[in-house]
Order: sequence, then structure tokens, then C-alpha cells
Amino acid sequence: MPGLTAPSDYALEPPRHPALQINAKVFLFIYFILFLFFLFIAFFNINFRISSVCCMKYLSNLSFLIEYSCVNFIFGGLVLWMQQPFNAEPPRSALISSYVTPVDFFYKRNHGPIPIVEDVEKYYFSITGLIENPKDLFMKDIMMLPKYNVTATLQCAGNRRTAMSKSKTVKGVGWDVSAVGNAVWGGAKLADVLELVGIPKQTSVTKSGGKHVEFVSIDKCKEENGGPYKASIPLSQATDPEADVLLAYEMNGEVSKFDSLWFYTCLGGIFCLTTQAYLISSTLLSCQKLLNRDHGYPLRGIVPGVIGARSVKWLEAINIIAEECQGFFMQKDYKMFPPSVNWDNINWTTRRPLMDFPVQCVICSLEDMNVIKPGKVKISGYAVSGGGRGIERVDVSIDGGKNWVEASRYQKMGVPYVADDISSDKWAWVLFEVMVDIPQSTQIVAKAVDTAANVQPENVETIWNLRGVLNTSWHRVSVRVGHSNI
Ligand SMILES: Nc1nc2c(c(=O)[nH]1)N[C@H]1C(S)=C(S)[C@@H](COP(=O)(O)O)O[C@H]1N2
Ligand SMILES: [Mo]
Repeated sequence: MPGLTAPSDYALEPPRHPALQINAKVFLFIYFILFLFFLFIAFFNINFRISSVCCMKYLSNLSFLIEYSCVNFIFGGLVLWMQQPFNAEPPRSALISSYVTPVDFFYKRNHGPIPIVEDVEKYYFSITGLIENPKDLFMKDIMMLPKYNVTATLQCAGNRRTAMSKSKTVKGVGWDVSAVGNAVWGGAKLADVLELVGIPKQTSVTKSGGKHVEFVSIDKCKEENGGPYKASIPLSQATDPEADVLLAYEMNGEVSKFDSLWFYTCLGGIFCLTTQAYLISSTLLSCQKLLNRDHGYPLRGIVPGVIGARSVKWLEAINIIAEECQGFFMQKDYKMFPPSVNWDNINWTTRRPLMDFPVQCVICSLEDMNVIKPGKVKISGYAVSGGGRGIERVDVSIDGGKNWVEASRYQKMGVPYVADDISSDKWAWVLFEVMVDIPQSTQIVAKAVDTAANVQPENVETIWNLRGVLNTSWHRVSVRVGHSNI
């Protein structure tokens, strides 16, 4: 297809950040020199264009970058689960360092080699199927539509799979708790895009019987026998402007109000020795945050409140179809079976494809078997629910679930979080924290309640399923209280 191609060979994937390579430390010194160099350029620009909006963007991008480098320095890089396809997640502690997850610390989940954009000017995707006016749309057609910035959490249905496989083996990439991230996605509403081909807002069936919107990518996946990744959502959701389904071309393009930003900026200025030259050059010099290749450049679907698998990256086509998409990832994967189903008796047609994700919450400030000093400890993490439901409560226990205290919840700096209130980001996670006193070794537990009063299941065994999806059981972390000085 013009402008966009899909390699069948992983050797053609983009070079990735050196922090993801094994000997990342070798690059430390080079980073430092480059950092000083770009810092110099940044100040040079700032002095000469002090009044321009662009300068403000430079400034905020700079603090953004320092945050990146600092987070990278303090927490280390992504944890790499698989090189081919590329699957990686950030360390737990990095995840809660900011409300909006920096792109570098956003989990990356792929099923094939990343497509290459050869010429974004030539890139187009087609909208076809059960409609009267099929059309090819270029990036400029999408850019011409009103732009929306939607803060939405993307979570892989396989998040926390490793913990589920401890109960009994499951199949799939082993994720810890960070196959999740919260980003500001910038793009056009799918409802507006579909109007361009004559489908009005709030349509559940087209005149010719179309009821589902299928997103088709271009990447070559082995599960599809070399065919592209695809998934669908109901037409009613796609044409509902309130559902905020986007065709996104930007990720974190708007400068966000990090709660921890200024603290890290100062700290970063002092401590950061590792800085990412490519990030500096791309953000300082271009002043924008287009999607990067790992996350779907040039255009991806974003379906808020729904498992990540339906937010298809690198769009090649959108088809309006009568039945839901028949692709592998809709029909033979990302479904949840009862614990009694095994690989011998599985019948895929008996279950619906997973869509909205259930209420989830995870402690990110502690790893299993951390040794902590006796006394006050801050427990923090994230909580999120699907379908746009807010988080009503997060409970934390320091005695394995017998007694509970309520944690405080927050999203944006200076705006109190009120679940389902218009001041809150309905599709986004909520961070929580609570100070507790831990006198002895124990199990710390967290569970959340969403605004529909859904609660998380207590034990993973009761929701165990052979594909290891939707592990939303109470999150438990065992800590040892010792007197080490670490
Ligand atoms: N084209 C394409 N889209 C895709 C995938 C993929 O492999 N190919 N993976 C899906 C899955 S399972 C998830 S969880 C999210 C991950 O998005 P991210 O890599 O931007 O975090 O993308 C979804 N969209
Ligand atoms: Mo996923």
C-alpha cells in the first residue's frame, strides 16, 4: 500500500532505544554529552524566542524530557519480555511516577514486525463495506476534522498474567502488572470520520445492514497466518461521540500537568546522567508528539474503556460489516472461559470477544518480597475500570485482607478526584496512595470498587482461565520487615 509497508522480517524493525539493549550502560557517557549539547541548543532557542508559544513548548518539552531521563535513571528501562514480536512493560515504580505515562514508559504489545511508514503524505486508509460512499482518506483529511485530546488508559487483557499462571499454567506473554498506561491521545473522533462516508452520528445499523466497524492493520501476524491484525467494535459505539473512540495521530502531544513534574525536573537536572538523545532531538526540534512507530504511527484506533486489543495500530482499512470481525484476535483469542475449560474441550464459539475491561487495581510502590523498615510506609498504585466507570473507592489492607483502610485517589494536580464527575477523566486511571504503619512482615492487599459498585474478585483461582486474561483479583504484595538500610 502506498506510504506504509509491513515487513515480514523483524530485522527491518526500527532501531529501539539503547536502554532496551542489554549493555545500556555503555551509552551513559554519550548520553550525557548529547544532553549537554541539546540543553545548550534549548537555551539558545529559549533566549531568542522568549515570547513565542513554541518557546513555551520547548520549555515544557524540556521538563518532560528531564522527567523521562530522570525516571529512566531512577527506575531503569522497560522490562523486555519478548524481542520478536517486541513486547515490553515498564517497572512498577515508573508507572506511578506520573499520571500521564511518558511514551517511553508505555507498555508495547505487538503481534508482528512494526510497519514502516515510507511516506506519510502518500499514506491513506480506505473506508469500505456496507456503506454507500466508500472513500480513501489521507492524513490531511483526518487532520482537517476537529481534534480531540482524550486521556484514556490502555490496558492489555493479559495484564497480570504471570500471577495467574502461578495458580495454574496459562498460555501467553507473561506480564507483570504494567501492561497498562495512561496517555493523552490526540486525533479525530471516529464518529466524525464516519460522517465523511455518510454514516450519521448515533447509528447502530447502516441502510445496507452494517452493524460493526472493523479496524484492519497492515502488520503481518503469525496467528493470522501472515495476515494483518484486526478487530471490530459495534457501529453504535463508533458513531457515538460520547464514547470518544478516536483515530489517533498523537500521543501525549499536549503538555500534561504532571503532579510530580517540577520535583522531578529539579531532581532530574541534578542527577540525570542518562538522557535520550533521540527524544531530545525529536521533541525539542519538532515541538510535537506524533505517535511513535511502536504505538501505531501514523494512525491508530483508540477505544477508551475497552481492552487494548481493540485499539488497532497502523490502520490500513476500516470496514463496515454485518457481523463482528472474524479475525483470530476477536474469535480465537481475548475471550474469557470458565476455569473448567482446557485446551482439549475448548469451543471458541461459546464466548463473546472481550470488550470493556473490569475494575482493576494494583500496588506499584512495592515489589513482592521487598524488605522495608518497620514504621510508616506509603502504599501507592493505580486503579481503573472499563466502560468509562470511575473509581469509587480503593481499599488497602496490611494484614492480608482482614482489616482495610481507604486510600486517597487523585488524577490531576489541584483537581480533587470525584468519580464520574465532569472534572475527572472518565476513561483514565486513578492513582491512589495511603500511609500505613507496618510493624511486621505481612501481605499488603489492594482492591478497588467502581461507580457501578463492581468489586474485584478475592482470589485468582476463581477467575483462572486458560489464556490468562483479565486477572483482576485483589492485588497482593508480600513484604518483609527488616532493619536493612536499603
Ligand atoms: N496492528 C496491531 N494493533 C494492535 C496490536 C497488534 O499487535 N497489531 N496489539 C493490540 C494489543 S493486544 C494491545 S494490548 C494494544 C497495545 O498497544 P501499545 O503497544 O500501543 O501499548 O494494541 C493493540 N493493537
Ligand atoms: Mo493486549
